[in-house]
Amino acid sequence: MKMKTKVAMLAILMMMGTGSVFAKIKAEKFLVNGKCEMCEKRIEMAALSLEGVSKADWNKETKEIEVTLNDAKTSLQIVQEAIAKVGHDTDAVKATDEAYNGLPACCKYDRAVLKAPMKPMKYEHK
Ligand SMILES: [Cu+2]
Repeated sequence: MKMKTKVAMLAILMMMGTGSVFAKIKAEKFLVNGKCEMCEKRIEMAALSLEGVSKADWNKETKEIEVTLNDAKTSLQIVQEAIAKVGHDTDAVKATDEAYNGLPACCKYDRAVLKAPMKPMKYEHK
């Protein structure tokens, strides 16, 4: 590839990056309580079902979810409410007992865990 083409591509990529700042695309992280792969699907689907959420990735080890959202269309609060609605406590919004009790037995996570302040999350890239 010619140097000029590379520079042009880099410029385009940088412009796209700046563009998303104006479109208010934000990456956010918060805690969601859950247990297994089924929880992972449920949590991620709840977030992804919202308009404005383009990415949701929950980690069952750290209980941390990473979401990419468009601030013009949704908010962190809305995402957390949607996740709580399917039965999973988040650090800001708790699920109702009904929602929690509706979870399959294998997904009944320990609700006490998120009440205690958790250790600062360390992200370990494998
Ligand atoms: Cu589960």
